[in-house]
Amino acid sequence: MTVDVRELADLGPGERAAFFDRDAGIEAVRGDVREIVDRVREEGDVAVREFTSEFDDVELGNITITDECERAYEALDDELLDAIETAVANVRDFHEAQLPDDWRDEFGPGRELGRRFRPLERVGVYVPGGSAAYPSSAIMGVVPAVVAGVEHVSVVTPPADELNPVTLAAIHAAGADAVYSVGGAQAIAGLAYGTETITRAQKIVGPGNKWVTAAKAEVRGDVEIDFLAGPSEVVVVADGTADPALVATELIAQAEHDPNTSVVAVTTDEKIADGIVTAIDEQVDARERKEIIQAGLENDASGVLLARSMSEAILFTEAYAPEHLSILADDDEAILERIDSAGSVFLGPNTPVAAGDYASGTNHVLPTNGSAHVTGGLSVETFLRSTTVQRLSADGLEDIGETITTLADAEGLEAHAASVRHRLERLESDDS
Ligand code: HSO
Ligand code: ZN
Repeated sequence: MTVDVRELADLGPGERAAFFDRDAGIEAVRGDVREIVDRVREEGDVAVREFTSEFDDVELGNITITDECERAYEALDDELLDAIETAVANVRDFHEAQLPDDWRDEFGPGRELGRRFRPLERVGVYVPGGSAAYPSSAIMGVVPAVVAGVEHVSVVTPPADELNPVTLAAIHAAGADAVYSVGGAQAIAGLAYGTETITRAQKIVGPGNKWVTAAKAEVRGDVEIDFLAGPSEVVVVADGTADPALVATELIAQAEHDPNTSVVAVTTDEKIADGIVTAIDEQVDARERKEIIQAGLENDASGVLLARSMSEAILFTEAYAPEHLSILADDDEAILERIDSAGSVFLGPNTPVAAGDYASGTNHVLPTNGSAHVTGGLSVETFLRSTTVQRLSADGLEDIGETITTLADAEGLEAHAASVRHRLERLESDDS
């Protein structure tokens, strides 16, 4: 048996903490990553080529592979092309709906205030390679940037003797402007500081392995980043009406990403809990990536938990702040109402997490390790900056003039007060 049912109330402090202390596991590689970042920053393409030879065992010809992506797109078979185009269109539609309008309003007599939004100019998207290829992550990173209106979207993706044609085609379909065959910390450093070939980005987004994530932590400050994404996570909240087989499919699906994934089912019903454990055992053997799945299921931060009440299950879920939250319960909306912290929520038996991973339109680059307590996933806003705008009429300035001068005087900033008084006096003399 891969997992046992544990009662939430019986977890010891260490067991409980294991669920909440997930991290991206980057500390062990921070030192090595710092050296890589420094060398790329100083030496540019030469260092990028050297590290690629050392870590990826690839002697790079051209670093830029933008045209290869277009060719891969043109050569792709119809079925895959259709799937990519459908996913791109759905992700585009959902992200277009997020585009904020510039606005101005009158907040008091003659006091007009507003906000406007402008895209970043240059962003970099990391598209992972490795044991599973991630064309879907290319779509999730690039499309929101394109929708936001970013002028230059670069993509970096790890090199290989044989690059994955589906990933290359997806990068092209998503609308990237430049694509570089570089992965790992050297790719993040290339984007952060620019090289002879790689365009320097203002912001770097996208998930990667621990070297990529450690490099994002390293360059943060010199360049904006989205967040430090760790291994995938899912919490399934299930009541007595849930189908245990569906719960099991969700845990198993996210567990296949990485041996360090954290997958949790929390239910109020003992029979359902036992059913989930049985269903996991029945399903795992048939899965191609069963070794990775087993490892994920056996993590300290994974398990099937029995709660004494839905309130207890909800409190646990809120404290956990999962990247993905699936709710399989009769009154799922009432449960959702009581949870504030989750990256992306999937309601009802017909809504697998895989829908959001690939094709419904929501973004799959989401906060992990509890950062859903403070942030959401990639969106159009990730690629926008905002500016406030104001215009005061004479009445508007007269209305708040004294408030400003009183506060400025209190701060000892007499010239601030004078900038207001000067105008008020001018207005008075205009009146007389
Ligand atoms: N569940 C992953 C995204 C993904 N799933 C990519 C399949 N491909 C992190 O949200
Ligand atoms: Zn996934």
